[in-house]
Amino acid sequence: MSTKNQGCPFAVGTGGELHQQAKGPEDTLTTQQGAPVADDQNSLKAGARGPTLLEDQVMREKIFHFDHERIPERVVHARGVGAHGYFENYECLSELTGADIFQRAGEQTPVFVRFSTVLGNKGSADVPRDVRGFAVKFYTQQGNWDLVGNNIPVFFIQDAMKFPDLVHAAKQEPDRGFPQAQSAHDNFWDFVTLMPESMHMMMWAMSDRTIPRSLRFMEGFGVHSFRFVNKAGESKFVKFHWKPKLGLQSVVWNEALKLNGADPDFHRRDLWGAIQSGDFPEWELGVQIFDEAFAEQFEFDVLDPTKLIPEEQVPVKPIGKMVLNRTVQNFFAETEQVAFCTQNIVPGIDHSNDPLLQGRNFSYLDTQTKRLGGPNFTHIPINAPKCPMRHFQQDGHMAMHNPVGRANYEPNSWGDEGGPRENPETGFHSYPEQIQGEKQRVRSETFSDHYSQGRQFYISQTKTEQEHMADAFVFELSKVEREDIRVRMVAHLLNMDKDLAQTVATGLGIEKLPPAAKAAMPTREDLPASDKLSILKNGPDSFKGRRVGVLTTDGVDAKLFAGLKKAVEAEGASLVVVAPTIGGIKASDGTHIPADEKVDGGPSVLFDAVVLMPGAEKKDILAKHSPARDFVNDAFAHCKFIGYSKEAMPLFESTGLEDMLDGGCIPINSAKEATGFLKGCKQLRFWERQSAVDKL
Ligand code: HDE
Repeated sequence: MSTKNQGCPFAVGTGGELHQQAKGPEDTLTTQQGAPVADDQNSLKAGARGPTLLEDQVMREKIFHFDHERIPERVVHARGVGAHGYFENYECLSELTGADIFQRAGEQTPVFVRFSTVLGNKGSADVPRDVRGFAVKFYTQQGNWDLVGNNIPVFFIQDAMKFPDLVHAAKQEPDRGFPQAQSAHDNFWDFVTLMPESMHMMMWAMSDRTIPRSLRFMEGFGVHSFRFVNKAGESKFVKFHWKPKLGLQSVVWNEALKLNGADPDFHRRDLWGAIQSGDFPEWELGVQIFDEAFAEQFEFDVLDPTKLIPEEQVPVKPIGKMVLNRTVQNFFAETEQVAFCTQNIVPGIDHSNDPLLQGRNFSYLDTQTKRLGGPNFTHIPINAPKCPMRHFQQDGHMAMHNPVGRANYEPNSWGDEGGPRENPETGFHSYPEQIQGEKQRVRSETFSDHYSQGRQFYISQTKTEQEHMADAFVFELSKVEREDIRVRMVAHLLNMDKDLAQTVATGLGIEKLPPAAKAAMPTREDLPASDKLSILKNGPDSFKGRRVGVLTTDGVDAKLFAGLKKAVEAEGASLVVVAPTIGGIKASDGTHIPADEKVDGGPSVLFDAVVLMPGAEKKDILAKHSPARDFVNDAFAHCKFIGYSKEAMPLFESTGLEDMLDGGCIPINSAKEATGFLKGCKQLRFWERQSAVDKL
């Protein structure tokens, strides 16, 4: 029994342990059965020193429940982060689709979004080189519609039959259990180089698309061709695109490597912070609409998920926007238990015959049943539709609602009490597509061009982006132990771009180029560059939503600091103070400036641009501090804009950069110059520097 301790909010037990006690019935701790608990610190024992009694139902219940807390993590996309929001429809689309969500301009529909990496386990870091999942659940008035997409518009494989092989090859190797969250290993490159259909996707995977700066700054794609079907039963194909309001932005690879150590939660923290601060992330939903006639004359098969349709050929029409305005209240209940299923479509939207999509339609329901423990995962609040549901499906593990009354079948003779009936008018009708053919286990010949769009993607990139791609190929393949696999990849690259193949070969130390890989179809050289495929050609020209890290010390010029803060905030960005201690600093006028990060906890990889603004008296202390020197070196190497006051010179000298300062290093000695610095930052990175850094 515990006794109250004078002057302490805790009672103290006989062993000196602390007991926090309830004020009344409202905050009394109970068991799951609702029985009040007297002591949550001690199990029931025979005598003070035990043994513990099996009879202790309170302790047993608590530990039993804890033992069962984990559910299987997702086979792929295990690491994710979710948020709530709404979709707002721009205009009535009844000519295109009968989908209820698209009928009324201005109408808002609740959504839940889960972003994810693909390869890493649940506890892995946020910024590996990896595809990102972009899954949206629309709670429409005619049922849940799940658009389960990625941040890349194409995929590695053409047939669902190969998905287990792809994922086995990409995740940790089975004997050793590593590498974690990385494609840079033999099994992955062995598999993809034996699957030429993956080559277009490999070009995307080695581009900066797979190292986004923020989930808020990346696109999303439904990937497959779907169908819109209108009330008259007419259908067109549709491809879905999400375009971020704040534009596209990625980090550089060396930055990603360091970010994963500095903040493994970089992306989820960023999303959480943006929503909590009211800077709600926003995307526009766009559609590419095309008909059978277009599909017939298009260079590739619209059912082939390794191909995209360039926006120059079929423009993306914006049809609405999605705003994420609420973080989850409980990560497990919402982000972990949300169950996306590609087969969740609603009247007015239909599947196409894309063989990957057809396979997914089986996989997702199956995996959710296993992961969430039975067929009633749709009863979990995050998965339950927000429109009425009426059906005769019943029972099973954890059934939360069952049909009431006598009728649990139909047809029945119970009249008005007989429960729901089918409705041919509003109900789901599959598009009555004409299908003919022999039953065959084959790949369509129309899927056999494996290289042309990979080439097109490469020539659509800026020079900076092309260099990043070459570096990525070299980095990943340098982790591959088998030389024949490395050479095989170079042989594939030769079918897409000879210069790229040569650069990668040189980077890998391959002296003699191999012959080009044997191609099922020759590469088309006539596909023009498509600007929309580049990140840098689609930059935001705005610094909104970005972060500036200010490295500073006691004695900083108070006026200058205030001017900088104002300029940063005027751009819709945020200023993060990095100081020698978390207690903050004293500015030149004696005011206290709180710190957000201590220098070694706030490396420059966490910021989009940095400012070096030490105080006059303490200007040398940073120059002697290795984390401060890393801060500057990395910012420079990652081509960031660096603003600096005159007191920062010792810091540049200590890093050996004083003679390399370029147009991306901007002096800030007045509020006006601070505004000029922010103007420069809109370019996001000073890529002109790239050739001066990081080259062997
Ligand atoms: Fe997935 N995928 N996938 N996938 N996928 C899963 O479902 C699968 C594919 C995607 O945040 C799994 O709930 C097959 C393409 C996302 O919860 C599983 C095939 C695209 C998410 C599964 C594909 C995706 C998943 C694992 C080839 C982009 C995370 C856990 C036929 C268009 C959703 C789960 C979330 C998750 C199967 C290919 C996107 C096993 C069989 C292509 C965003 O069902």
